This record gives sequence, structure tokens and C-alpha cells, in this order.
Amino acid sequence: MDVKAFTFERKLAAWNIGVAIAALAIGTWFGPLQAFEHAGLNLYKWLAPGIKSYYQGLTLHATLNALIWTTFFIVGFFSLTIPYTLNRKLRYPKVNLAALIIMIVGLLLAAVPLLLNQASVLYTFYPPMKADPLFYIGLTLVVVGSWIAGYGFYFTLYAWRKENPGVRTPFIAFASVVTMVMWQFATLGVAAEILGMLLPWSFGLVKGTDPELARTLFWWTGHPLVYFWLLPAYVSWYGMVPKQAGGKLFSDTLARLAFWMFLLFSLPVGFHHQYVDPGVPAGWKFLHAILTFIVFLPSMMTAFTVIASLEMGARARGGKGLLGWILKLPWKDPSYAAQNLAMILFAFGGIGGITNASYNVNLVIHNTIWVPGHLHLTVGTGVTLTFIGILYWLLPHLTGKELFSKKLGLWQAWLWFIGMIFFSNSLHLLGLHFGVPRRTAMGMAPYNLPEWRPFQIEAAIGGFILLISFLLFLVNVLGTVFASKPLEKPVEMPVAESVQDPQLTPAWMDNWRPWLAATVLLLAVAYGPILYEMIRSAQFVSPGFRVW
Ligand code: HAS
Repeated sequence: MDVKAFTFERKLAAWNIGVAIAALAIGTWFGPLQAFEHAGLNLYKWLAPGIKSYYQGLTLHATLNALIWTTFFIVGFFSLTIPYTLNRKLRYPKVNLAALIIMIVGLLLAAVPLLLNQASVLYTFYPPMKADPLFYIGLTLVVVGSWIAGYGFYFTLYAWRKENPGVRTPFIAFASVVTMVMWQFATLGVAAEILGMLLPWSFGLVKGTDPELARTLFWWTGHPLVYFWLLPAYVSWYGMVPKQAGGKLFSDTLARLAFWMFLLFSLPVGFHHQYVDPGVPAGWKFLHAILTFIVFLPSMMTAFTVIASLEMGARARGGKGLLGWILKLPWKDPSYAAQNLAMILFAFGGIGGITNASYNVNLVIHNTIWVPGHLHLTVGTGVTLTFIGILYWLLPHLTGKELFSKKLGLWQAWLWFIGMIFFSNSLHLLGLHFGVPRRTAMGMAPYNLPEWRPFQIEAAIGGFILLISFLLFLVNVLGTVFASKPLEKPVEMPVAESVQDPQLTPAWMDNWRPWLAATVLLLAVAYGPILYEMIRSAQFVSPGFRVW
């Protein structure tokens, strides 16, 4: 592949990823501040009057990290993975450029009320909390921009398929496009919520809103959102990490099947976030619980396939024994180490996910600080540490410069791993044993009990280690961009070959129609009747509240 032919795609990726890292660099600071506040050390007072409260900080933290860092990184990453593995330039580069511009405009618009404390509604923006209209407009533009980026990718794949009839789509391009299509379906819920309900309400065009309907539309998007974050990490775990480990993708067919299953089952599961909502009948919660247990399966298939692929690589490097091969994995490569450490903690996040999905256990942990424990193992480590690991080869690839320091990269990955163990362990225990609430400035809460303190201090220690880890990452990014030597030999995107010739993968695994039809059908069954009923009986009576 001639990388020079992809100059536009590389610039596009660099811009997207630059914005993503900038968002992470701002959003991350608030994480340790929250952990310190819970442990009784309130540093927020030093940020006043700029940042007015814990809740403004928490909104900035989750919006910038969970929504902005991820979305920009993913769109930037796919701007390379799709053209590179198809060996074809983007079909309509202007479409993808327009997408980037719209996303940046959206981000800037949303930033204004966020920074002015006019939208401290947390990243789930549940009504009846009401934000400034600019916040909703900004988020809408970020989502619309990501749709347009998706259209650019679909046109590219479509053109490639016409030029290569009968050829199986290369796995990485295939999996990247499936992710964007899933996102397209997923975001219909939040689009309906914002455009149909929240925006007119925040402009004062309608007096009231219906929080239950809004929450349901939100979680139509909210759960698949987590797979939108996860699947690009899986693209790397299936398609790139085996190459870095010296191995091959264990099964092209199994990998594709996992992605099709994610398209089908990521979407109709939103009610597992609403088990305690009184307005949702039990039968619908049951259906979504069953579907949630099904969406667990492609992740188990991923665990099996990825570990098998890594084992093959390690054995090819001389690894022996039942587990001894693990030592032969390329642990000294920061890109590899970060991603493997991310996988290990993600497995624990997955176990927590199944706990959450189980109705009666969910009643114990729902709205407790256990949930942030879960989400920091999944999006905060499985996804974010993987993206950081990807950046350890991607930054040199994009800048043409050596990674500033491999050693710093390794320290960063291990410190993240260790810090997150402390942090998430204490959050899980606080939630499970004591029912400590999430999203609460515990330092101010009169009911904060002394026996919670040791765990809160453990979380603060974890938060501090994570902060150090993040600073090392930033030094490596800035060092690579501004102070590193030019590469002697270009760094290429690692692409793992498959053990089995992809051409032998059954044709129906590369045929979009049945999978798209099944997705629409399943969505219609899992949401159609209940949404009809909710819309029919909606009560748009709740005024907006500003609780911060
Ligand atoms: Fe979740 C809440 C259920 C996965 C993120 N989740 C959240 C929230 C977030 C989130 C952000 O059912 C909070 C939302 C809010 O603000 O209210 N989650 C699940 C289930 C899964 C799951 C069943 N979650 C994720 C992922 C996330 C994420 C992925 C982000 C990326 N989650 C829930 C539920 C709630 C919830 C309820 C609501 C709780 C409540 O009451 O509020 C599953 O998909 C997980 C499957 C994962 C696995 C792990 C597979 C392991 C792999 C690695 C293998 C490699 C290894 C390395 C071990 C089965 C693939 C080997 C090592 C070598 C050395 C070789």
C-alpha cells in the first residue's frame, strides 16, 4: 500500500484525533477532582469562579471523555482503517471533511453553555433537568457530523464492492463500517428525543416534557452507545493486535459473526438501564434482559478468538506451556501492552455488566457508585486504554516521527492498569456493600459514613495514579509531535492476516441485506409496541428544573 496516496485521509484522521486528545486532556482533570472530593479533599473551590460546582465538573468530565474523545477518535481512526484496508481512497472526501467541520462546530456550540454552567445536566441530560438550547444543538451537530462521516464510509465501501465483485470485504473495513451502521440506528433514539422533545422545550416553544418517554428514547441510544465505543477497540483486538503479537486472526468467520451479532443485539436492550422506571411494564424489561444476555455472547466469542490469536503469536515466538506462552507476548511494546492490559480489566468490566443486567442484582447496585466502577473498567479502560495503545503506533504513523518514549508509554499503561484496579475496586465495593450513591458530592453529604472513608481514600489513591498515568501519556503525545526524531523507517498500520483465507468465509457473512432486515425487524419487535404506547399516552406536563 502506498501511504502517500492517502494524504487527505491521514490529515482528516489527524484532525479528528487531535480534537479527541484535546477533549480528553481537558475532561480527564475532573476525574481525580471527583475522587478527591469523595475522600474529603475539595479542590473544586480552587477552580471557582471558572468551574462553579462538582456537578459542572462531572458534566464536563463525562461529556468530554465519554462522548467527545470517543466519537472524534473513532471517526478519525475509521478514516484510516477503511481506506487503508480497502486500498481505496475515500469516495467523496468532501463529505468526510464536511462531517469533521460539523462535528467541530457542534463541539464548540455545546462548550459554551457547558463552560458557563448553563448545562450541568450530566452526560445523560435526563429531563426534567433543563439545559440551555445551545447544549442540545451542539450535541445534535456532533451526532449529525458522525452520521455524515458514516455516509462517506458507506459510499467508499459501496464503490469498492462494485470494483471488486465477489471479493470478501477485508475484515477491518467490514467491522469499521458495521460499527458506523450500528451507530446510525442507535442514534435515532436520541435524535428523536432532542429534536422532538428537548429542543422545543428548552426554547420555550412547549411548556412541558415527559421524562419517561425522554429516558426511553435516550436509552435506545445510550446502550448501543457503549458498543459504539467498544467495537473500534475490538477492530484493533481482532484485526491488529494479533499482528503485533506475531500471530494471525484465529477465525475470520467467527470475527465477522461477532460483529453481525453486535449490529443485531446492541440495539434492543435499552430497558436494562430502566429496570427501576415505574412507567415501563415488566414484560418489556424481561425481553430486554434476555436480549442483554444475548449481546454478552459476541463478547465471549471475542475473548475466545482474541486469546487464541494471541496464543498463536506467542507460541510462534517460542512460548511454551499451558500459560507460559503469555510471557512471550510483546510486553515491551507499549502499544501492545496497553491493549492487552485493557483487555484484562475489560473482562472484569464484562462480569460486572452481567451483574448489572440481572434484574434482582441490578436493584441492589442501580444508581450506586458501583456503576461508575463498571464504566471505568469498560469505557474508561477497555476502550480508552486501547485507544491510547493504538495511538502509540498511530502517532508515529501520522507524524512521521518516532514515539517520544517507549518507556514512558509502558509506565503509562501499567500505571493506568494499577490505578484503575484501586479505583474501580473501591467503587464497586462502596456501591455493593453500602449503597453509596453515584453522581453525588459525597464530601458535602451529611450521611457520608466513617466506614466508607477507607474505600473513598482507596479511590482517591487510584485517581491520583491515573492522573500520573495520564500526564505521562500527554508528555508522550506532545513529545512525539514537537520534540521527536523523524522515523528512519515508516510505521505502518498493523494488519493481521487470518488463519483461514477470508475468501472461504461464507458469502452470507459479507451480505448486508439479511442482517439489516433482521436488525430493523428486531428493533420493531423490541421497541415498536411499547414506544407506540408511550407516545400515545405521553404527558408533556413536566416543567424544566435547574437543580445546580
Ligand atoms: Fe455496561 C451501565 C450491562 C458492557 C458502559 N455500562 C453502563 C454504563 C456505562 C456502561 C457507561 O444491564 C453507565 C450508564 C449510565 O451512566 O447510567 N454492560 C452491560 C453488559 C455488558 C456491558 C451486559 N458497558 C459495557 C461496555 C461499556 C459499558 C462494553 C463501555 C464501553 N451496563 C450494563 C447495565 C447497566 C450498565 C445493565 C445499567 C446499570 C444501572 O443500573 O444503571 C456486556 O456487553 C459485557 C460483555 C463483556 C465481556 C468481557 C469479554 C472480555 C474480553 C477480553 C478478553 C481478553 C482477555 C485478555 C481476558 C463478556 C473480550 C487475556 C490476557 C492475556 C494475557 C492473553
